[in-house]
Amino acid sequence: MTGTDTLLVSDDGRVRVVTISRPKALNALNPEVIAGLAQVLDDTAAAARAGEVRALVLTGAGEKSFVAGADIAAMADMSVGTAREFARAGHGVGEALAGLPIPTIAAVNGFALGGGCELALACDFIYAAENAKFGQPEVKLGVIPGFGGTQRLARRVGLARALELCLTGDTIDAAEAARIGLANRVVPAGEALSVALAAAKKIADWGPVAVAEAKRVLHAGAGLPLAQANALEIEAFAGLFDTADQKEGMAAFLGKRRAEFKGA
Ligand code: CO8
Repeated sequence: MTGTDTLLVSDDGRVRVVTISRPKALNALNPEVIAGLAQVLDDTAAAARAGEVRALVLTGAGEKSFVAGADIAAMADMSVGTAREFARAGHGVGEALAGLPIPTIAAVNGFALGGGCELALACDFIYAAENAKFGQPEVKLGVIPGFGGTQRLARRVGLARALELCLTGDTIDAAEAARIGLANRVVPAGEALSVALAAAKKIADWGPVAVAEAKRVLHAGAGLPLAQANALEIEAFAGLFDTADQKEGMAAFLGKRRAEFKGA
């Protein structure tokens, strides 16, 4: 286990688990945590390129909270300039998660509010424990989401639902989050991390180049007109026929054996 006082990093086989750990503040995100996340994601990108890490799971310490938002005490006296820098740094973390060539899964235990909901949304998908609570309560503090809640959330659940969450500040439970497509799955309390780890380990067995390409094309295509997005898919699909993993994957199927992917 490595990391800082507030961020724990451990590798379980080829899956990296990053745990935000500020239990006294329900794992709220202060500038130190955001800077730590940026550093960890930078290191993870290098480890992914080296083939050492094939999936990342992000979670919060303890069962009560994933992340209860940005740290309100740290934000209370921010100037416009400092707040802009803080939001930019947060968005940098979101972009780094999306840009990793490996899947990222949020294991949401308890509160995922404000910046916590936004951090989960920046992952490729979310598994929510039964006790998870999602919301964008920023309007109650006189601000708005600053880490993707007005944009990434709308793309995930649709404009009207994102408007409802951002304008009412209401909190929704795990079942409702799954119903509207914010969480992919609800799992028993205490099992979000183990279920996310199992999914991450499964993905880590598949061809890493194909997994990276699937993620890249899905993310890149989401903001494009359909014809352009389909063209991206065609090129990525064809390009994979120049990899050893494609030859191995198809030969293994035809030979009725398990594929041994090398990531090349
Ligand atoms: N920031 C700082 N401290 C917090 C936060 C937070 N977001 N949430 C909880 N804490 C602290 C509490 O102050 C309390 O500390 P202490 O024990 O010293 O008084 C401790 O955690 C435990 O919290 P509670 O006693 O309040 O626990 P409850 O079980 O009664 O309530 C709640 C839990 C409902 C989660 C409640 O704590 C709460 O409402 N928290 C605030 C939630 C919130 O408003 N989040 C949004 C923050 S704004 C935001 O995220 C903007 C993001 C945009 C920029 C991001 C850029 C990176």
